[in-house]
Order: sequence, then C-alpha cells, then structure tokens
Amino acid sequence: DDTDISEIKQFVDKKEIEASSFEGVAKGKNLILISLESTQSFMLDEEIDGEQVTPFLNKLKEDSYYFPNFYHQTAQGKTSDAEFMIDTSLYPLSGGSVFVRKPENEFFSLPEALNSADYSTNSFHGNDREFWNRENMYKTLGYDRFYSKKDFEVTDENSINYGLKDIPFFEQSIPYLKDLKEPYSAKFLTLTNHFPYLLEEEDRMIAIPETQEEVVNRYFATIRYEDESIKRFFEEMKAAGLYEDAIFVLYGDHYGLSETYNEALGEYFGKQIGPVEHVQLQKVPLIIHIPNEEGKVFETVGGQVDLKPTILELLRIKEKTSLNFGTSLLSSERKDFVIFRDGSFVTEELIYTKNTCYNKETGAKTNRNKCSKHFGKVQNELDYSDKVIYGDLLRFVE
Ligand code: GP9
Ligand code: MN
Repeated sequence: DDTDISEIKQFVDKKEIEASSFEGVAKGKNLILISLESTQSFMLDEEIDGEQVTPFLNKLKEDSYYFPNFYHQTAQGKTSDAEFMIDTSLYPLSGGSVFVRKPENEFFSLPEALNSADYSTNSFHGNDREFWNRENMYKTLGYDRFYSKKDFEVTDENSINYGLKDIPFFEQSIPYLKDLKEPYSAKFLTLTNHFPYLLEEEDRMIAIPETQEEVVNRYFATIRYEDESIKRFFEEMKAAGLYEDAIFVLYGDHYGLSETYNEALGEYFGKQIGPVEHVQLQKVPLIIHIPNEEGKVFETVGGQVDLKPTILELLRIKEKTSLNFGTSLLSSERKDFVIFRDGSFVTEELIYTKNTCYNKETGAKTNRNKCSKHFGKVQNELDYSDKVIYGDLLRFVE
C-alpha cells in the first residue's frame, strides 16, 4: 500500500474548523485533567432512594461546559486507549493497546504542545508505573513526571482492588501539585471505580439497587465514592489556593458495565437494552470547568479523539506540527459525528451499529442509504489512523 503521509495530512487538515469564540478562554491556566474510571454518563442525574448517585458532578456540570453527547471510543486498551486518544487525537488500534504495542513511535502529543508553551506536564496514578506500559509510553509522549504508586503512601487500609483509593489519592497529590512550577498540566487517573467495583463498608455512601447482578449493584456505590473524592479534591484545591488558576477537564475513560450486564441494567431501567440503547450507554461524562466562567451545554456529538483540539483551543496553544483526527467540540460549525473502533458511528440523527441503520430519536430501523453515505468517511478515518500508527508515519511530517 502506497498511501503516504501527505495524503493523510490533507485528509485531516480538511476537517479543521475556524476557532470559536471560546478560543483562549483558559489561556495560561494550569490544566487539571481527571480521568473518571469506568464512568458512564447515565449515572449522572441518577437517583436511588431519593439520593443522587453523583451529587457533586451534577452540581459541577451546571457551572461548567457540559457535553451530554460525548462518547468514549476505546477498544481493548481501555484506560490507556482513552489516554492515547486524548494525548494524540488518533484512534486506538482495534486490538491491544498502542501504549503497549507502539511505545517507540513518533507522536504529536498534547504534553509536547503544552511543553512548547512552557507547561510542565505530569500524570498522577495510584497504581504501578509499569501498568499499560505507562512508564515508557509517557516518556515517548513527553511527560515530565509520572507520580505513581511508589510516590504515594499506600497501605492495606487506604487501598483496594488495583491500588490507592481515590480519596487518599487526591489528598496525597495536593502537596505535589503545590510544588509544581506553573503553568503545569496534571492528569489524575482515578481508580476505585474499577471492575469488579469493590468497596469497603466504611466507604459506602449510598443505597444500591437489587438487580440480579452484584456487579451492577456495586457499581452505584463506587461511582458515589468517586463523586465524593472529586468533591473533596475541589475543596482541597480551593484550600490550597490552586483552584482559581486552573481549568478542570473531567472525562469518563470507558464503559463500566459491558454488554454482559445489559439484562440486569434493563431490569434496573425497566426497559430492554437493545442495540440503540447499548450505543447510547457508551456516553461518558465530559465536564470542562473554568472558575468564573458561566456554564454552558454543548449538544455536539463527539468523542475522546476530539479532546486534544478542544483543550488546545481553550488554552490557545498552537502546535508546530499537527495531525489530529478530532476537531474542537467548541465550534458551532462542527459536524456532529463520532466513530467507534468497530465501525459503528453516531451522527446528529443516526446510529449505525451491528450492520443496521437506526433513527437516533425513535430508535427504529431506518433506510440503510442514510447511513451508507457515511461509510467511506468512517473507513478512511480508521484506516488512515491505523496507517499512521502501524507505519510510524508521523516521522515523515515536515
Ligand atoms: C490501571 C487503570 C485501570 O492502571 O488504568 O485500567 P483499565 O483496566 O481500566 O484499563
Ligand atoms: Mn479504565
């Protein structure tokens, strides 16, 4: 195959849209990215026994830019796929994790762009630094520092499942944050809301449903705990005087409940989870909070591949060289579109999944031609991105 990088560069550059009126709104601010482990959007605004499952996030999104039609686009690389997309605006591979498979490649990354604007770039995570090959891949992506399990005090009492619980994780991160030279970026990868959603009794803050699947029931309790950890983090940031100068970007990394649990979820919702509902369950939160900026809802349909251009626009940072498959979510000119790794996609009006075209609003099957006119574009996006990764083609961009 003789596709060369200039053809791919032309393809992605054609998608570029004019900067929106939100360009530079957070210029010079410290960037706080929070990866919400396994957090699906349907949990926001959900109540159980009259209590909200995510009381803090619900309030926060009112005072934030909120994107109710934002989807995860991850595949087998899970958290690492989400990190990869956000840092590179490329799609993940259909098998395995790019973090593990291609850590030697050239990438045009978010940390690199931030570095070029004099930011120091940091990642925080309460698990071992080798997990998902982060230690190596972070170097490739240009991170200055990775605060991992060994940088925290992790005991039997303050850890569960993969590592440090979210509340002590944020608490112990504050002193490190205080010491960072400004401006900085700091990514926080939360962990407690991870399959199979284990939680000690003392950390349970909400009643849970009684479906046939314990995993589904427990998911509510760990989401509630995660929400509490974010609330406390915001309080600690304020107390440390770090809040005002920051922009907070919170995103769900991928689904928490796989297809296996659709029956139990259907039981909870009192309706069957068909293919259309399943796609809609792939929505994850995206909340961008900028202190002193008014909240706004952006209805645009988009996904994780779009986050890098969105963040760079808010910070008004221009990359020296770029090749982004995503486009900023801020512009009203943006085309509503999200493509999933398996070739499914969602537009303003359609959902294409499992070889079938659906009307998004009614959930009914619709004329296949409506979907098929997008097939070429979808194929190009995924193929070109794969070519960049497999051929390490960014080496050849001038
Ligand atoms: C582990 C964390 C969770 O370090 O990234 O991994 P996941 O299984 O969600 O990819
Ligand atoms: Mn994850």
